[in-house]
Amino acid sequence: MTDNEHKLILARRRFIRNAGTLALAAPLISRAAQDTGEGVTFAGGERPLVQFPGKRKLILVHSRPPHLETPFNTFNESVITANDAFYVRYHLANFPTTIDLAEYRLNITGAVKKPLSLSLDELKSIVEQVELVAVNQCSGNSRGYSSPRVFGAQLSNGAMGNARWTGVSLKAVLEKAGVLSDAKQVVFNGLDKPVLPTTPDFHKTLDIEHALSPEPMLAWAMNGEDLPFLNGYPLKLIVPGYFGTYWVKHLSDIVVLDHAYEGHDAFFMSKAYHLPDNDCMCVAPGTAADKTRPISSLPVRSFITSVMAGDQLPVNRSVELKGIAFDSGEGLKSVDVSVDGGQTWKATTLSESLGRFSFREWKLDTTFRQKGNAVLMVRAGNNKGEVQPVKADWNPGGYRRHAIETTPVTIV
Ligand SMILES: Nc1nc2c(c(=O)[nH]1)N[C@H]1C(S)=C(S)[C@@H](COP(=O)(O)O)O[C@H]1N2
Ligand SMILES: [Mo]
Repeated sequence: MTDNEHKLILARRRFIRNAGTLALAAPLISRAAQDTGEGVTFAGGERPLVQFPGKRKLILVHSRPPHLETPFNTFNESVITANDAFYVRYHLANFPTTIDLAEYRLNITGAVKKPLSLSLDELKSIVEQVELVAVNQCSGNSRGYSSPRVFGAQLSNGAMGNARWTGVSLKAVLEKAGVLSDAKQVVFNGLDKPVLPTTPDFHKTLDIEHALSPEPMLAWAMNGEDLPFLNGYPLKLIVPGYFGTYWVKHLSDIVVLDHAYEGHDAFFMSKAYHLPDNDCMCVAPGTAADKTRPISSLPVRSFITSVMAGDQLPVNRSVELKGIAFDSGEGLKSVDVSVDGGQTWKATTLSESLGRFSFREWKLDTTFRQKGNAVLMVRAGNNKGEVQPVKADWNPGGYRRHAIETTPVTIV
């Protein structure tokens, strides 16, 4: 399809960022060049690049609501993902396009001694500011590689990113409201809404022990700047080590419950984002689990970022291979690379850690001694003894992929 055909097919639209406003106007959709480089053909065919406000060109997954994937070569630029390159995911078509900070409030209600309704400035001054680097990865990241195929957005590996978050500790804010002793769960809601009453709202819950643990944060800044509008301006829940589905954007309501959350709007906890309730969180392809549970923490993963599938590398010359690894915060133990399709492995050198929830860079100098095809692989293990498997487990949602990735290259 040519650029012009794309322009005919796609409605002309553009978003302009103006403080807390996203205004819709004309399209900046162009054809994806080779830049996704994942070496896979998705059932949906070639995916165009699109430009939304505050963003560079990203891979279009859906436009309504915006669902954008980060082109994989971005991860070779830095272990911190740039704000304008960070992926975007929404579920509900009625997402905010303008948020006035004068009107904005974060409400904390329910099983608390003192309900709070805070402006962003009030939130910033109510408790001490904290900062943390953490990976936000969508549960469906890499779903497009599920075999056999599964329903859902056919994502490559770009539905993840790593940023420095600035905000306040959720625990500290909940303590200001005074959580009652019978509290069981905490519900989080953002400003986006369903279009139809039959569609559940996007609500997520954390058990009270998790909500009162040191890690979860309410963040207003990402890499030293206001949150990009599409990543949840003006406030976002950060749940370090947990999948991005818990990281509620445009956060407006926190409700403490003395019981487990249920009902229509509990859908995104009770039904969606579930995994088989067994040790591997997997089932035989094509089957369903008898019992499921909500997805939770990130498995250990690693990627080569300096080389894309299909690249040519020189023979008899030192080549620096580079990439990233991360887990749920247990800490990486080793990252090994194979250049012979998994027959032999070499330990890589890990760069300085930006914190246990961050991407960590690894490097390895290697010299290919033979021309022809080679298969590169990277495998990470963590302090809990988890190691990436050779073969991917299967689950009906295509969630939580973490198998060893292979990168075929040609040595010339
Ligand atoms: N308000 C709101 N928050 C949300 C969602 C949503 O649909 N609405 N989607 C969640 C999911 S499933 C993901 S993967 C992350 C994506 O975060 P990002 O768009 O900032 O990259 O946001 C989460 N927070
Ligand atoms: Mo997600």
